[in-house]
Amino acid sequence: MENLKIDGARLWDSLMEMAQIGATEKGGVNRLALTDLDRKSRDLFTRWCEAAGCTVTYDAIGNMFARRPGRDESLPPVMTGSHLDSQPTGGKFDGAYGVLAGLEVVRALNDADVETDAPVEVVVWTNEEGSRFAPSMVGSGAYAGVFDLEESLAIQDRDGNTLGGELQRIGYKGEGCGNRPATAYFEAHIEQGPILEDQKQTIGVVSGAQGQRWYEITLTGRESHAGPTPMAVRRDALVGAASIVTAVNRIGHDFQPGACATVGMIESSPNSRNVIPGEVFMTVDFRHPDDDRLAAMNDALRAAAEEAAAANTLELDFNQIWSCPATVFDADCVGAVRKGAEIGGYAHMDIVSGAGHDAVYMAKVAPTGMIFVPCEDGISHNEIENATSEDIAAGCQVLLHAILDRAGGH
Ligand code: HGY
Ligand code: MN
Ligand code: MN
Repeated sequence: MENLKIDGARLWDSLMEMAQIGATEKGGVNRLALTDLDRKSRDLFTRWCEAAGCTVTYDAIGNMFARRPGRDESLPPVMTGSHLDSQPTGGKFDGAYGVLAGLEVVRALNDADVETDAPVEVVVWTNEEGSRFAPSMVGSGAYAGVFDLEESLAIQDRDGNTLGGELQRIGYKGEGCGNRPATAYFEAHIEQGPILEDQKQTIGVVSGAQGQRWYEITLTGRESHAGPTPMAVRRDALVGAASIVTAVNRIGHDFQPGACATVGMIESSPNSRNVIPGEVFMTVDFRHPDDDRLAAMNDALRAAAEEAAAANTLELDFNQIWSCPATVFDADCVGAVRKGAEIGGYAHMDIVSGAGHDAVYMAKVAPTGMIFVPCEDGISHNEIENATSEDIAAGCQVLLHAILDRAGGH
């Protein structure tokens, strides 16, 4: 089995074809969860998997499962996959790589006429990005029982569309969700940071992922005329928000090493140049490998928000909408990834994921491991996101070995 090879050119071609769905002028993709473009990507994935002899099903939150039968259908499947939804200015590889690497493993097993003991399933998780429907990783979270299914289906986007309604509209709402054993879950992904490239390593043997917390903050002051309203009596929501943006950045630096702190969204209303902003909505994304430090960052943020509201006579609505603790992956799965890198002869190093992935939630219900490959300049969540075909193929080759290690192959 160690001589079994994936077809890197076929994988690259599939990635480039998938990247045409939602392609942007700068070479990225805009394929938001449960839009018509998401549906198109799901349809293409289904066609490819059925052509590879898989049976494709989907569950009540639209997670898709392309199943390649095993010698013993009673064994829990070895699952692999990622997501097809993207950021609004996302890249070609974030998510799609893990999905299509899983498909390439199936294609390579078919070419070599290899039968695995356990079935193999390639998975597309719904709404991993959390960009349109917050929070992140909702499909895998519902599957793992972390999120309530009905509450997840009721999540609304900023235009009031519900996740469940959009899922129904694109025709991918199935039955049931989760509560299914798996022998193992592996996810291949670009690192989305600079470490592997800096260290000149081809494979990241991912030992786990850092913790995350997401917040939504609304500040309410008083709209009034930018001309006659004296500075001393203003209740300017944007001035309060600016203090919080500065505080978020300061907290990120104060909690080094390890902390990441970002204000990604800010909406000021009425957003008119000669009206003092009456209301501001903003988001905060905190990350840290240590949950206790993340909790302390939370306290610092809440204090800063209360101080900013008081100083500008604003009402404060402060909500932590999501918390995901730091995760450690299964030692045997991490070992299978490391062994796969050794078989392939790839330079490799252990690494903790800075980003969240569906593997974080699958780790709650199955032995889980991840494989990282470098991305150019460590850039992701950006249309210029790029990776080399050699690294993309290497990660898929390691995925093949890891899956065979857990599924048994003959
Ligand atoms: O935000 C994340 O870490 C992931 O890209 N959804
Ligand atoms: Mn991703
Ligand atoms: Mn992403």
